[in-house]
Amino acid sequence: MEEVEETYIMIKPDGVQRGLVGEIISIFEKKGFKLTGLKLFQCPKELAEEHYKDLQSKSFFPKLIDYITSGPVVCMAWEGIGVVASARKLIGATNPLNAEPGTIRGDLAVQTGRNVVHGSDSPENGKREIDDNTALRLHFGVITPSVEIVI
Ligand code: FUP
Repeated sequence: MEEVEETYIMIKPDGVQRGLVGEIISIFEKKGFKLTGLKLFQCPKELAEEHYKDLQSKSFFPKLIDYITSGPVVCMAWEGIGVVASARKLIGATNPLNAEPGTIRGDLAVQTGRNVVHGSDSPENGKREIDDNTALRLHFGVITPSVEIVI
C-alpha cells in the first residue's frame, strides 16, 4: 500500500523567470497534494552543490550549478499518498524532448539544461532535500478563531 510521504519540488530559475510558478503549483494542488512548505530563494553555490552531490562527477555539473544559482528558485515541500513517484510522473522525463505531453517538462520545456522543475527521486531524498533547505517550513503561531475580542 502507498504511504503518506513528502517530496521536495523546486521550480528552477527558468520556471520562475518565465512566469510558470502559479501554473506548476496549480498542477500539484489540483492533483490533491498538500503544500507544507514554500519559499522564494536565491540558492547559494554550496547548497546547490550539496543538493546535486550525486552528480558531482558528471561533465555537466558546473553548468548545472551555474543554472540553479542563476536566479531565484521556488522551493516547496509537498505531502501526500505516493507523492514522490506521482510528482515525478507529473514532472516528466529529465530530457523534456522525451517527456510525455501532459507532463510539466513535456508541455513547457525543450532542453535538459532548462527543464523547469526538480522533484525528489525517493522518499529518503525528499526528506534530505527538505531538511537541507533551512527554513523551508516556517512555524506559525496558532491564529485563534474569532471566539473572543482580540483588539
Ligand atoms: P531528474 O531527477 O529528472 O531531475 O534528473 P537527474 O537527477 O538525473 O538530473 C538532475 C539535473 O541535472 C537535471 F534536471 C538537469 C541536469 N542534467 C543535465 O544537465 N544533463 C544531463 O545529461 C542529465 C542531467
